[in-house]
Amino acid sequence: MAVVHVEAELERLNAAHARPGAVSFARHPMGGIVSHLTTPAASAIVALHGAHVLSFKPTSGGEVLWMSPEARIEPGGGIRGGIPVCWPWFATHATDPSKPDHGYVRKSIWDVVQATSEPNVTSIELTFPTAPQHKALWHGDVDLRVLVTLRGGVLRVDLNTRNVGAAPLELTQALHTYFAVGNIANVSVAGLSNRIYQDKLQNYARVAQEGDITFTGEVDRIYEDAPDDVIIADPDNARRIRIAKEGSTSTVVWNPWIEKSARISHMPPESYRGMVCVETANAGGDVVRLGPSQQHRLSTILSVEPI
Ligand code: TA6
Repeated sequence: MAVVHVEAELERLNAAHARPGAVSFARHPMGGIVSHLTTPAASAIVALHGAHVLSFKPTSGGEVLWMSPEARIEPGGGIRGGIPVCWPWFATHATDPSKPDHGYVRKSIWDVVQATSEPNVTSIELTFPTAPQHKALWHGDVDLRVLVTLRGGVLRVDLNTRNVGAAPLELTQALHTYFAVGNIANVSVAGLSNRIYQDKLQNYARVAQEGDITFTGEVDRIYEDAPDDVIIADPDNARRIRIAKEGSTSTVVWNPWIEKSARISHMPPESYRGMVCVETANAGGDVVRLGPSQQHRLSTILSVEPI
């Protein structure tokens, strides 16, 4: 978007949707336009590109989301960090690997529907503007929305798909959240013990989880039949991060470690030590099926507790 257009767009967005002391729009150093959301207890930054939450920061603590120092907001590109919106398929397309991994909506600019501000509750809703090139990737007719809500010190992201066409739809999806941790070697993830996971590193062999998840190498797992809250213990930051969810029975846990970090974009060599992904998903066998007029809401709810 040319500079003059950005300025005009910023002026339009702030005139239409800014809420004093709660919602404003600005350029972001990584590129593109973002909305800044605040409550007395926390702040968040949401990029129009991908309806992508870039930052969630409780007033009393540090940044909760990890963002690669090499991350960029570029037309047609993904953002390495924050909360990528993976839709209408998770990971590699099931039958056509030439289609973009994790679908296409994370790589386009979304439209702002509305922003709200009440005492201690601030939100922004965005909608995906389907274009002809998207219809070539997926046949569905949907009303697709992301609602980001700060309620006090809690961040909630809702991804709502409504089937507005006549054909039944099937989709997989994820809110692919990157969490900032002090040192992955000291991190454990609780809440998935005794669940079965598909292990991407063992050709999706199904394995039973015993106890908390710890990290001594690459981890890339889809936990099945897992509606549970998950808690990341991050001792180096003296905190626990709780990931509650709705509309999901699968959770993805991922750390690329050394070798995979070298094979993916915007992932500096040592950066795997400061991050872990715990993704609220409908992935693997957890497929969403929507008849005409039916809708599904996938929600992730993030909060931080001191250790
Ligand atoms: O959710 C885990 C995963 O599927 C990994 O296998 C890795 O590919 C990661 O997503 C990141 O994918 P991206 O397309 O954003 O590089």
